[in-house]
Amino acid sequence: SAVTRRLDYAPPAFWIDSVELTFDLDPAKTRVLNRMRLRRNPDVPAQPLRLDGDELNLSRVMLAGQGCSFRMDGETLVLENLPEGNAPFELEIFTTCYPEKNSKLMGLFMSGGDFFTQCEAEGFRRITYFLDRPDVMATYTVTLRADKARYPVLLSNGNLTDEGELPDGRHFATWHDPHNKPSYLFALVAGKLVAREQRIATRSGSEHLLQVYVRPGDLDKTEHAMNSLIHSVLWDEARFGLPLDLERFMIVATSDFNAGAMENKGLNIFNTKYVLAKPSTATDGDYDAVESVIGHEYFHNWTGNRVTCRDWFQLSLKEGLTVFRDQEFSMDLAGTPSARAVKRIENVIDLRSAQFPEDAGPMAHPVRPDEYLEISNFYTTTIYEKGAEVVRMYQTLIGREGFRKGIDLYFQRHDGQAVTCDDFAQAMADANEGSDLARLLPQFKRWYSQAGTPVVKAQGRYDAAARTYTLTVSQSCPATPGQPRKEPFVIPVQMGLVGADGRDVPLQLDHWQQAVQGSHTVVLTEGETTLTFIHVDAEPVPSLLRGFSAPVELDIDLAPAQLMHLLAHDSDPFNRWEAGQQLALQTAIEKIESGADTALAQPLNDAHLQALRAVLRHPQLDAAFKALVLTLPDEDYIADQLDTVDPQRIHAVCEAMARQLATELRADWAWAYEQCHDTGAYTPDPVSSGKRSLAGLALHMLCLAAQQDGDAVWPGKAYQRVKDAGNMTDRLNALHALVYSGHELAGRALERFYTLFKDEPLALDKWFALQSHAPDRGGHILPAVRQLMKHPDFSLRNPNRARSVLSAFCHGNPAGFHRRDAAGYVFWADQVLALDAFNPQVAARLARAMDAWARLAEPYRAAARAAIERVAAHAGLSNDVREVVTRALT
Ligand code: B3K
Ligand code: ZN
Repeated sequence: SAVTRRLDYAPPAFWIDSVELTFDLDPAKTRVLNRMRLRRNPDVPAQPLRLDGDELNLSRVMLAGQGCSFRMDGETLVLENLPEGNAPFELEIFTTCYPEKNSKLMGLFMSGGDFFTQCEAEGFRRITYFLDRPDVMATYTVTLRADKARYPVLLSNGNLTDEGELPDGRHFATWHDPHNKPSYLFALVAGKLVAREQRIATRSGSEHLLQVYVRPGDLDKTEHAMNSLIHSVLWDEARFGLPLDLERFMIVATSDFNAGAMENKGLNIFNTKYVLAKPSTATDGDYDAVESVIGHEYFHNWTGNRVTCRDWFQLSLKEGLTVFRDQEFSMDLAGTPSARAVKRIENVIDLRSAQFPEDAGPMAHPVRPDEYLEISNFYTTTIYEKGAEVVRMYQTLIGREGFRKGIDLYFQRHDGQAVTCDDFAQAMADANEGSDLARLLPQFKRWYSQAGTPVVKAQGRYDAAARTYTLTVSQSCPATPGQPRKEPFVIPVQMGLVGADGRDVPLQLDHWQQAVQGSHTVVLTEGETTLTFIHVDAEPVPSLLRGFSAPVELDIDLAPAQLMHLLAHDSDPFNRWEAGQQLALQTAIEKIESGADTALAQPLNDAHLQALRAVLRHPQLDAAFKALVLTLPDEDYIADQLDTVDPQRIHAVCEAMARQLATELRADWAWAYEQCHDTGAYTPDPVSSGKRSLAGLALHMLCLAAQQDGDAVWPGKAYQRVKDAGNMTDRLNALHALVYSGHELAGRALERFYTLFKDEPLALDKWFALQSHAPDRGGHILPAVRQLMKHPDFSLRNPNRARSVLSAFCHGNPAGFHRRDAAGYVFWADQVLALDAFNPQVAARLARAMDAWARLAEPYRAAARAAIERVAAHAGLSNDVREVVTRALT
């Protein structure tokens, strides 16, 4: 298996118009009959038909009802003697596969005794021989046959057209999907499932049946999923004019799933983590995640399914756009400007702690990559989250209405097609003639072709005599693998100037007739740009990149007093939060680099603490926003700012900052807790979830402060809350406070929690994860993780459970993982190899925990390298893991 390159794309030599699939479902051996109508693609020179296959057993091939000759080229089925000319012909292929042995969870697999499929990107070839590529679209008719008692529910895409009894206690169902679709959107489900159902009428008057299928014990956890689905249907129609195009829309949950969910046409398959929620088992974060993933998969029905990708290099065409859409959906549902800002901040935190490091490491790739060894490795935060930022920049450049016009034109032109990122960009520009975007389109498209996070460097100078404020802004972008040099990007920088009174100064560039109030978006296109603002009466504080208007690193030398001014006054809530982050980041970096032990005592100065106290006590700010401002930048984001990374030093400084924040603001934390801790009957709305978030942070801080002086009151309250909290958010926050502060009650609290939730897999995942990413004190976490893996409820085979221990430790606990004795890396290598033997996708994700190894300080660096080399040298490595470790070592 070799590298696939974007520029090697060639259209298929054959089209498949229709597919009839018949499944005889049996866990040990499932028989699949695939009857296809194909025809030659007249635009391509005649060549043999090459059908993809993977771990299939071929029994028979028939051409137009007759046996026919074929040969195998590796796993590819090759047919050479096909009819000439362009007339359609019929091919029948009989194969078998072994669902219960399918540990990769790609293709047809078992979960909890039920059948599920996952076909994106290349799983359909594990079900039957096919042109398994997204630009080959067909209509599907699917018949499922199975034992009726064991598999009472039989589902596939589209509409149910027939069902009935068969001999020997078996039954069948036939489904027809009228929409042309690529094979990656095929799905089937068979098992003992129950559904929450809802009939809805949309604003255009059409009626639909919505169903959420789960295992029988889980029906009481489907209300939020159904509400989220209803909101999604209504929102897409209202905001983008995109209606539901199916009579029936189904969601099915499984507890064994590599990804979060899958947008199969009309039959979305979900990881239970993104469907099931009730107040006693799911946190506010879970409620939000269910809403956004349900939205995301539903929105794919248009952006992904109606218009799909020509090839997998275009993955961000559907993923970046659909993430953008789900982010907008969540913001629109959140409602108030403050709640929207909180969503935006949360998205940016994720982008910076995951995508920025990816773009700075060995796996860095453009939003539209140029090559891959294994496409599964490219379902990345760059394709998804950076891709969404690129889509957001279109909206910033052409406005909401212009963006809507672009979307309309995109569907007018491409509905039913498999297209490219270029097609999307062109539709956006053509619908907005005369706009900056249309003018700058070729340059704007560098966001698709150049990897790396651009750096925008800004410097301001006030001239009191001339009453001008001059900003010199330059951009650059670091080299990334295969791309030593970059051309300038189009970067929209939304900005304002904040006056001494805290208000925005009216903005007037020297060539403008008049001033504008508030923010203005400057579009950078050159390496360096100078902006001169006139009629500025006093020196302002620049507030750049408001709302995080571009996915860049802003490098601007603001003094602490200027940052505190923004923290106190900026009219843009994102930048208000950002000022607090930059203040903390400056301190953290200074203390990390000083290397002195004394730097760990009282790292935060009084003015900084005073500024944070003012936010915490602020009479108008929302609790959710306060919690974000009072949360210090995470260790990954800090590491990303440094040339040489000593994870232990970063951790020590972060802990010292947190301890000081806890003790010095103790009275304020107690006040905040009293204000927020009782939110009454549980609802997941932004106001009450914001209060829970601030109360949780306060309790954490109060337990941390208590650890300094042996106070027993707050740990006692936390323990009580673990016992009697009315919802999972408060309970988990209290448990977190005890475990993270290292209090002696933590052990008992963990036992309590376990006893309460031992039969709730998703809650148990939290219990495992909390212990795996708890702060390391004296190297105790790795042995604890090894112990957790011996727990009777642990299983490496279940992706959620494996991730709850291994990812929580290797990705989520830098100080526990990066040990001076290298034991964390040895453990990592062992687990990557163990996982790779049966589930390469989960293994490859874990392998990425070493992405940043080359920037580690010694002795970590050499030990990390040795561990990666050991994995790389292993015989029989999957393509998935091989690609990750090979890139890491290049
Ligand atoms: N499109 C799927 C991703 C499937 C992952 C394949 N390895 C989920 C999503 O982005 O909606
Ligand atoms: Zn998606």
